[in-house]
Amino acid sequence: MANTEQCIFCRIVAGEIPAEVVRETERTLAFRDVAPQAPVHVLVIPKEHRDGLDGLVADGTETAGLLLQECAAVAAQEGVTETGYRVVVNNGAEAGQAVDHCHLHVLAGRRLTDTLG
Ligand code: IU
Repeated sequence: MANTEQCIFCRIVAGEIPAEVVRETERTLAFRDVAPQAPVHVLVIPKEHRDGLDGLVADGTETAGLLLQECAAVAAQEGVTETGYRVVVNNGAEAGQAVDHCHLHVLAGRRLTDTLG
């Protein structure tokens, strides 16, 4: 478990670092990525720190389900449900996870032609 005082996403949740929040629920936060890879690039995170997907699902499926529900809600709010969107989770260093606070990327607004790695 990371030190949540140092965790940048925990600090965003705490309001210590600004972020462009697009949705918030009791247990989740969705905010725009600072380095967007697509016209719509939103990160959806659990407010409670978990290092990655493994830590998240170790608690059971409830929060994981809420996060997926929020990804779909972000897509609807951004108006990309019909055109399509991609949800990506990088888990671990070799998968490209740079921030050790579990997050789901919601990407849309351009044709996402890349393959899965
Ligand atoms: P990754 O899956 O851990 O590689 O994604 C981390 C993302 O977090 C990446 O797209 C960054 O641009 C993004 N990000 C951010 O939105 N705000 C921040 O303060 C930091 C990273 I640090």
